[in-house]
Amino acid sequence: MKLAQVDQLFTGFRLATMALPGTVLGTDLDGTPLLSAGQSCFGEIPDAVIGVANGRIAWIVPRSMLLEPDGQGPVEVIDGHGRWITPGLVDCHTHLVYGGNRANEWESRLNGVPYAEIARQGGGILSSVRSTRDASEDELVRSARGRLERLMSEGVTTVEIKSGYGLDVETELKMLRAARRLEAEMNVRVVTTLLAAHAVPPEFKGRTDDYVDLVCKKIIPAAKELCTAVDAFCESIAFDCAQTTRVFQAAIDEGLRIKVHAEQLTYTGMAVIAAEMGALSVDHIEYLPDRDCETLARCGTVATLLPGAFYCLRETRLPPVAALRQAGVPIAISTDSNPGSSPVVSLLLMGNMACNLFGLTCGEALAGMTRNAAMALGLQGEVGTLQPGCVADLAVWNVGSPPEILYGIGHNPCVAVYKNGKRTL
Ligand code: DI6
Ligand code: FE
Repeated sequence: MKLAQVDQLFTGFRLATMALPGTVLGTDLDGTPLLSAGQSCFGEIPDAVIGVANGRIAWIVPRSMLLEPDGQGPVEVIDGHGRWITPGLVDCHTHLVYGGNRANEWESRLNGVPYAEIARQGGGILSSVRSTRDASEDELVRSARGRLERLMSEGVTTVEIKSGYGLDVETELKMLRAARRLEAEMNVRVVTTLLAAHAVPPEFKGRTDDYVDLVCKKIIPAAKELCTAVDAFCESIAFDCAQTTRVFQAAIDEGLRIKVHAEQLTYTGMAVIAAEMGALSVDHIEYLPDRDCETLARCGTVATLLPGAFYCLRETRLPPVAALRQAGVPIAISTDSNPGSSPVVSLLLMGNMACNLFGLTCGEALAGMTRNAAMALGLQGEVGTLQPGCVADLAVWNVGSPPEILYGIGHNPCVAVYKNGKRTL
């Protein structure tokens, strides 16, 4: 038996691979399987060694199968001293880049003014649009950097960042460039999404269809090199199904993926339309009826749940977790980090809330922040699991068992992070 040559060995760790049962985790050079993920929801492997070559996982094998290295080159050995290791966390839905904040609006909401009412009065998203248009690209990078550092301190190695507070060509591009710069300047993978169809900008008030034309004909073509997907807010206070569908068709025509904010405050039916159009994910979905879950499953669309927005808006309607589970829809969990409905910079807290508020198991919540979040970005097999071929994005935890990662509130057990095999925290 011979193993492919590697330049790093992670040994002495307890692994939560988060790989689906049956996933082959390691083979010898002839392709003979040496280890597969078992039935545990965490894909646990008690005593295995991860071989990494050029920043990617080459194989994972039981320690007993490890042979002496061939002496073909230097191998760095990293000893976990019994600590738990998981894939680097994936935050698959954020609005991290924006100008200003909305603490004042929060105060109004505490005094009883509803979120939708604030939006109708020109506050809400449009208030962040004003401050984002006013901010320089450097200012946007600087403020987002602080929030991103908080996420990364908890083991996040991949983050999606949306535009959507520009609502004109120039500012949407400025936001996407700021997001791309965060990847260039920090040790994190950034996936960018165009959310020009977030709200109707003031200059198009009462002319929503004209704005949708601008999004389809100008903003999407101008932004297509700076993003991989297009998102839209389909809601009674934003875009209807026909308008959202137009935006998505324009995105697909440009070769971009689609995803949608849907069924958050009311039911529109957009989640299933988006799924049928090939959406990566449908997000929020508190008002999704059970009967729609089958379609999501059939289309391979991820359901992204956002407990931060649920909590901050004091929503009482729960997403249809039992029906999603029953239909076999992959569930992702994310911060929705944004200045209005979810000023959250802790993905671990979201995992805790997904369990305590939405009734997910710890295994489901952790899969939602790793494997399924990767799928929501079209990055399955690249990030989000410990398996051959994935980048060696790893988070190390000072815990006795995987549930303890999500158990504490305001407690961060992440003690080390590796990005492409290089220690970054
Ligand atoms: N739903 C959300 O949760 C965010 N956008 C959206 O369509 C909220 C954005 C904000 O309030 O600024
Ligand atoms: Fe959002």
